[in-house]
Order: sequence, then structure tokens, then C-alpha cells
Amino acid sequence: MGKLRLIIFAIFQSVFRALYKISFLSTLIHNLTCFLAGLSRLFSGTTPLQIYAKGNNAPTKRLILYEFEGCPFCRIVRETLSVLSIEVLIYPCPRETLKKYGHHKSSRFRGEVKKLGNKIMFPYLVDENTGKSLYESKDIIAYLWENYSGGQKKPLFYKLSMKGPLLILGFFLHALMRPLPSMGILRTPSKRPEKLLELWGREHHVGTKRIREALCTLEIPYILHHSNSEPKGTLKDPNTQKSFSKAKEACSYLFAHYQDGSTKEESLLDYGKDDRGEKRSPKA
Ligand SMILES: N[C@@H](CCC(=O)N[C@@H](CS)C(=O)NCC(=O)O)C(=O)O
Repeated sequence: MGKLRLIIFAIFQSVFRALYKISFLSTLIHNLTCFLAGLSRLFSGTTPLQIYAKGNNAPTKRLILYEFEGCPFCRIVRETLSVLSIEVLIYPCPRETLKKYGHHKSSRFRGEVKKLGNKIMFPYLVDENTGKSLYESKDIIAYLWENYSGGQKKPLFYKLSMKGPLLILGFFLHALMRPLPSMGILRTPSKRPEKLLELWGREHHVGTKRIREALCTLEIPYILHHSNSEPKGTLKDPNTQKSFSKAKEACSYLFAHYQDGSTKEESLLDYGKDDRGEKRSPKA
């Protein structure tokens, strides 16, 4: 990342850190920045295609995605899953440090990706219906449209948001809006739940996003339902029989119940510090 970009990110990070300490402002700022982050992506994937209503088949076995919220390439894959209304099992793989690309030591699921695909790069999709496993967001997106769109056309705003300049601008603005480590960038040590949690919602729905970020930083695996069978932003935890429809309560519960250590408070100025002089593996 360019030095100037890192400085801008680091300034935003400090401003947000300070603002979130003012408790009566925190919900407002969360909601506003999640909304602006969605806007920066033209709310891509938020409105689903009506494909399954027209008799096309959803995948029989649930797809599996290794990803993390702070990763823009993972986001465009989730946007695609959302527009196609595909249910997915998420294994969150937030970074352990901003300093080193592809690092894994204490991460709950990064090691699995290394074992399965032989490199630590996200997103990584596993489809047991076809036996295919894929890296590379563009390949994954093309694969999803080819196999699970029923030949339908891409919606206009989805298509626009994937075009070069808008894609890059969206990546940048989104990262500015959600720059804190606990927003699904760095891992927060946690206790692993026995049963999978379940979340309903669409990609840029504000409440769903906040809950996804919490699940991600806590490395809690969950089923993400891109469907309307429950109101958007509903979280259910079968381990405790708890159910939430408000993001603030759901996030407070997740941290209170599962957090088991503190999030590393690295600055975005630390980004890539330990990668200097090394040849960074895969290029975007
Ligand atoms: N060209 C790849 C780029 C993927 C990529 O660079 N992903 C980053 C996250 S945004 C990654 O895996 N970083 C390794 C790490 O987080 O340690 C794609 O489009 O999927």
C-alpha cells in the first residue's frame, strides 16, 4: 500500500478510535459508517435476483468460504453470494498482524486453508457439490455465476460496482469507513462455540454487517443465510438458545460470551512492516 494511503487510513483509524469512546455516539457512528461503506460499493449484492423462485437450483451441499471482513476481495465474493441468494458456511480468517502477509500461528482457520489449498490467501471457496476449491475472487465470482445464476443477467449496480475505477474507489472508501482492527481485520482471541451460529441478512445491510464483523474478529464460524426467511440482521446461537434482532445487542453478546483475550491494537501504519524486502506472494 502507498505511504500516503497508509497515513490517511491511520488518521481515520485514530479519529474513529476516539469517537467510539464517546458511548452515546457509538451506535450512530457505526450505523453511519456502515451505511457509507455500503454506499461506496453502490450497495452491490444487497438486492437479490429472484432466481430460485423461477425454479433454478441452489447448491445442494452448503458452500464453504474462508474469508475476512477487512479483505475487499472477500467482500466482492460475498456480494455475489448475496445477489445470488446462496447460503454459505463462513470460516472467518482475520489477520493476526498487519505486519506480515499470509501469516498464521494462532489463527483458528488460516492453517486449514494452508492445508487445503497450500497457500494463505483469501477468499478461498470450497464447493463440495462439484469438488472444486478456488482462490482468486474473480475466478470465484465467475464460477458462482456460471454454476448458480440460472443464466440470469447481472443487476446494473452490481455490474457497475465491479468495474475498474469504481471497484478501486469502493475498496478505498470502504476501508476508510471501517478501519478498526476489531471490525473484522485482526483476530480477537475467543472460545470456540460447539454448534454453528446462524445469521440472516444481505451484504450491505448495516446490522448484518456489524454482526459479521464481530463474528469475524472473534473467529466464530457461522452459517450466513442470504434469504428472507428471518428479518435481516437476525443472529441465532443454538449453543445458548439466544436470538437477537438488534446489531448492538448481538455484538455485545458475542464479545461478552466468547471473547477470551484482547484485540491487537496495531495501527495501519504497521501494514506490511515485516514484509519489507520479501517478495510478497500472490498479487491482486
Ligand atoms: N488476487 C487475489 C488477491 C487476494 C488477496 O490479496 N487477499 C489478501 C486479503 S485482502 C490476503 O489473502 N492476504 C493475506 C493475509 O491476509 O494474510 C484475489 O482477487 O482474490
